Amino acid sequence: MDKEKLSRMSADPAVQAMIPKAKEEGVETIWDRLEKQQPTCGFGDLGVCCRNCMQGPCRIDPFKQGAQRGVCGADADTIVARNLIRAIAGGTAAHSGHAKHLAHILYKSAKGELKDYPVKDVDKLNAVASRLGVDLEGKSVQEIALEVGRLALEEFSEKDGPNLWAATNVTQGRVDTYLKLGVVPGGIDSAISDIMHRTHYGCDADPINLMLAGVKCALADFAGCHMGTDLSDILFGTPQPVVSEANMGVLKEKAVNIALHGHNPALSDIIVQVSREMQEEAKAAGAEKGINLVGICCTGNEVLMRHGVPSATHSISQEMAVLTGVLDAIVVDYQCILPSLANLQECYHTRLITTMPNTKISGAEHMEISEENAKDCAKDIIRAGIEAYGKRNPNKISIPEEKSEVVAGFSTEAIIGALKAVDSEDPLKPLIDNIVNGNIQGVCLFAGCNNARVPQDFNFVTVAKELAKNNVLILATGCGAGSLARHGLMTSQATLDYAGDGLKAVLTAVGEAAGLKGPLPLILHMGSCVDNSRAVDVAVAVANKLGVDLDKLPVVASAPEATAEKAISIGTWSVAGGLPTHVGVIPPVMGSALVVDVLTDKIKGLLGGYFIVETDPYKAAEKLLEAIKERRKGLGL
Ligand code: NFS
Ligand code: SF4
Repeated sequence: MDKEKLSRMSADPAVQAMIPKAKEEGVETIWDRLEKQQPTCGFGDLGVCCRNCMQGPCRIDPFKQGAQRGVCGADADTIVARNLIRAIAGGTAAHSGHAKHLAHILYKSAKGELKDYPVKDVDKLNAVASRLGVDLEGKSVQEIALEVGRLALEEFSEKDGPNLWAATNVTQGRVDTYLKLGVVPGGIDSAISDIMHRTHYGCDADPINLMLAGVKCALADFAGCHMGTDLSDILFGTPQPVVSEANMGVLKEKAVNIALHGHNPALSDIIVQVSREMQEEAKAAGAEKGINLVGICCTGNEVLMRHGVPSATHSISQEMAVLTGVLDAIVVDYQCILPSLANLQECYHTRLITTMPNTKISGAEHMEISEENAKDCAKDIIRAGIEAYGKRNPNKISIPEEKSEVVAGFSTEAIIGALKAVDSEDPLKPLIDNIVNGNIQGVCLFAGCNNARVPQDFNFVTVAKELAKNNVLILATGCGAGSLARHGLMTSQATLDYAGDGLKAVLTAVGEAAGLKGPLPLILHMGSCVDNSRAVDVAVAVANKLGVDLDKLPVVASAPEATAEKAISIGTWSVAGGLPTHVGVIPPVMGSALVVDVLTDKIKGLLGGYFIVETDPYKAAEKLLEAIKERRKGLGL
């Protein structure tokens, strides 16, 4: 296959090495299916197709020659806005479903029903409880956990006041702005069902009103993400810096390789715990190196952050991990799992194991996790991987060598911890001083997926390098973090190679003070997609210390290869949080000039943040730098 075609699919050399193997072995990949989908439907691309009732589907002619209204009379603005906010509701349901699952676990564990889920981080539990207004005086860990679990569950259904997780994790200025616009969410599930209601046949037909409901639901998504992070930290520990590796070179020929894929650490963390006791079993089955757990997507990020489990790959290249011929099992929970993994089992020995009642895949085997016996379930699952090890086809084995070192584990607590090494009394001071003196021009959070329509990783790496050169401090989560890790940008060496002088000086000073014997990595890995909430915590702390609101800070966000509905929800709450937010793929909204104008411009007047849609990564970097400059000017810097 010619090199140019390969580089249009992925910028990751390990993936590039696997694609021709797929061709040779007659295996269909995500890129083959993308090709078969071309040309995509123009109506769908523009967001002007409505299927919300059985008189449709209705389509609006973007060239104004044909129909300008659906059968019911809905116009392009209404249809585009309705489709957009339904995507936000989808993303919110996923993030908050993950949080709700953890809330049930914490609650049941505090009641003494789940022996395998003790509270691991009592400090975090106390911090979260205090933030929620729980009186800690004289209460046991179990009592506090019970109260936090109960409060968390109460945040889902209809409630009177504002959602606690949304309202207590932003600045007062944000809360005031949200109150004024009427977008403070109550129950998370209520915000989702309100969107399903108002987008039903014959309801809301005011695009602005629809979009405001979208903002409200996106803030419910923020609440769900933050709760997901908080409860994972309480149950499994708050991440601290950890050194590991990323890319397919982490797979080992002489080990039982098991990939943990999906989003929720509820099962994967337990698998990590019990795998330590099962090394001998794997060796007895002939695997000299025992069990080698690797991560894919955000479950991978969760176990990387907390246990240093290496990441095999992310997002659109998940099939490639199977093509190595040495992956013995893929254990999935939910979200971002390609159903095509099941088809690969026809050609490879890899067992695809689903574990959650809401995510079964035809062709996969289902081993549902019972939380009452989580460790036993985890052992059975690992045993399935050990069994598969003996069934490898030696002719199909080919592991790409590529792997990069990655320093991960930068929770808010870890970042503050590192800064404390510089100023123990006032840890935020060194960060703020360096923003003020210009060593750090601003901060950018990279988030979101890879997208098969974009050469994998190319946008992430290009925008990140441009920003780093210009002294922007970079944080990353999700598959974005995975992408930047696989390209070696989460190392001290990357700081020396790519950071501008000011940024290099700061990362070096903090790294050395924190005892790392070198600079902090160029890009700080903050975790999975729900952990975007960690980045908000840092920004809120800085804003509160400066006495300004979030929309004044030189902080921006970028999802240069966004795919999932979850990315749309996060992008929207990032904008509602006051951040200029770049998206590197064209979302399906272009069919409404009004919706586009609101998202990229008018919304700025209401919330301070706005979307920057730019598919060219070099131009995107320029626009992000421009936005940072404007913010600095606003602060008189
Ligand atoms: Ni975020 Fe993480 Fe990845 Fe995208 Fe999917 S795994 S939650 S949605 S594809 S970044
Ligand atoms: Fe058509 Fe209106 Fe039905 Fe949508 S809701 S499919 S625009 S008639």
